[in-house]
Amino acid sequence: MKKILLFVITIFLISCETADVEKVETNGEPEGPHTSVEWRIWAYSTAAPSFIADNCTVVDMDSEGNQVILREGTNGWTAMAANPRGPADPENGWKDAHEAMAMVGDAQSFAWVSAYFAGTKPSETMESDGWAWMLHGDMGEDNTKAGVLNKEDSADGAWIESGPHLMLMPKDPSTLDGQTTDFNSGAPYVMFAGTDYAHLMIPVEGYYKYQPKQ
Ligand SMILES: [Cu+2]
Repeated sequence: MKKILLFVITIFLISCETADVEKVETNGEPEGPHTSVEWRIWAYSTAAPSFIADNCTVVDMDSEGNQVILREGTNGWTAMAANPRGPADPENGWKDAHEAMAMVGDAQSFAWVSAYFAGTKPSETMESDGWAWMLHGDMGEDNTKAGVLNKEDSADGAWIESGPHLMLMPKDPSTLDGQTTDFNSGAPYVMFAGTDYAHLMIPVEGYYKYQPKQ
C-alpha cells in the first residue's frame, strides 16, 4: 500500500513538473491560425519581457503594405514583425515568432528602424538613444554589413542567426567605438560597426540556440 501511495505521489509530482515546463515553452501562445490578430499580438509583443509586452502597442502591415494597429498600447513601446523577407508561407502567416523577427521597441528605436529601411541616417531623426527587445531572435544577419538576407551572400564567418537579445540603437554610432564586434564572445557586441547603422547587440539566455557559440 505504501509503495502504491509513493508511486501515485511520484506520478503527481512528475506531472506537475511537466505542466510547468509546458507553460514556459508555449509562453501563452494562442491556438489557431497564425494569421489571426490574436496570434500576431501574442507573437510580436512577447519579443519583450511580459512587464513591457502586456501594455505595448502592436502594429502590422496589411496586404497593401499599409501599417495597421492591431492593439493600442499605453506604455510607449511598440511591437511589430521586423523580418523584411516576409513569411515563407504567406497564406498561413509566420511559422513562428522567430520567423517574424518580432521586435518591441521604444520611439527612438522606431526612428532608427524607419531610417534603416529607408536607407537614411538614423542620427538625423533620433532625439536620443533607442532600445529594442528581440526575445525571439532573428533569422540571421551579416554582422559586418546591413541588408544581407542569406547566409550564402554573407562574408566569411560574419553570419549570425541570433537567439534572444536586447538592442541599443545609439543616436551617435561612434559612442560604440571600442566595443567588441565578436558575436561569439557572449559579451554585448557591435553589429554593422563603422556604419550609420552600428548598434549594440546584448545577448541574453538562449542566445546561441539557433547558431552554436564558436
Ligand atoms: Cu535584433
